[in-house]
Amino acid sequence: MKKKEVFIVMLTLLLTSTVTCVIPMRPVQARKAIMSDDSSVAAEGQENELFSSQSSYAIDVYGGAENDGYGSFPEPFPAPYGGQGLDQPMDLVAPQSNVTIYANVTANSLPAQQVDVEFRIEGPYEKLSNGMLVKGQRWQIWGEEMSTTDMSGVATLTYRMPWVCDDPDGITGIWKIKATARISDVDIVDTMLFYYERVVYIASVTTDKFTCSHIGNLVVTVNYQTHAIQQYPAFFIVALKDSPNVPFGLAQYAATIGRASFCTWRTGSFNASIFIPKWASYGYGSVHVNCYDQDPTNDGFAYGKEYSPCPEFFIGLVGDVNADKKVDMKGINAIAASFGSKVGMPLYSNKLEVNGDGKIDMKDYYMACRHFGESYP
Ligand SMILES: [Ca+2]
Ligand SMILES: [Ca+2]
Ligand SMILES: [Ca+2]
Repeated sequence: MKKKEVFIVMLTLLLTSTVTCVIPMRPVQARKAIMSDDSSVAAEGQENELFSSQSSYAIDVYGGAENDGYGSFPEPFPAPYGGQGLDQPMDLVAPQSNVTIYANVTANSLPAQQVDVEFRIEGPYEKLSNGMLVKGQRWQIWGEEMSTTDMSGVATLTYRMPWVCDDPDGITGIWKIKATARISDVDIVDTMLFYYERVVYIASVTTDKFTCSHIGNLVVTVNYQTHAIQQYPAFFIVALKDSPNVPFGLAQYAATIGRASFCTWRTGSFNASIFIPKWASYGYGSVHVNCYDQDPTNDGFAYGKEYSPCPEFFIGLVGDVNADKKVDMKGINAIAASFGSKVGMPLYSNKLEVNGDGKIDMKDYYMACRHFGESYP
């Protein structure tokens, strides 16, 4: 074999032994990320290899949060909750949770090793009614980190979400992770949105009446909502307290929440009927609603804050709006003095309610008049 032929054979061997690390010299356009389970797209990629000397690069960022141990159930960040695919969102991240993000980089559908990937973490964004995302008041870039792809072509980033001491809820909302890789002068990018917020929000708490009597029931209706895409356990506790703040009645409700579409609240509701014992104090009571991951007597912990302001109710005589255990002209005059007022108006007070419909009108007046003269033993 001549010297020139030996050189060519050696060069050929050298080139064919570096299949998985091939980084073509020619700059090309980035194309859509290839999902491993999308055979039609993969076939298209192979065709490109046969008929074109150009290479295609792809990056797919995906991941998830621990979310108190529920985020990775039943397996770590499963599709489609993990943001698999180009510009796909991932499941919500609970306050202060640890987050793991992967960026899968491929060249001609093969793992691209030793590629530097830049991860940017930014938020919160707000969603306008027309669907547009705009930077929120507390928007900032919270993290800017580099990681290099491994033998499988995957770069990994782990970090914990911030929870600031001044108004931590002010940094909740939609966040974004942007992953960028540069191969042969070409930047390839994938972005992933996610909600950073509490797993459940209690949207409203209402009662079936304002005035209730002893040895009767108060029905509390709770509406809740979540942005969770995966399913999470939820355990609600509704507690009633009387006028001196003594808890006297409790109801529990266990639910499974989640399966929300990104950017859409998934809502749920339940009713709790709570008995008012004879020993509960005469006067104004309050409704306290909390949501835990599981029964707190079984080490459950609250997902968020108690619903506030706590709705009030009255235990006593119908029409005794000044809570002095008798229905007389004092109370009826007080209703008359605030007649026509509604919630939010200066004259309005929920204490003057007889029916609790948010306004002081003829209904309250008539109801009080009907019970005129009654007194509490
Ligand atoms: Ca993705
Ligand atoms: Ca009275
Ligand atoms: Ca009323």
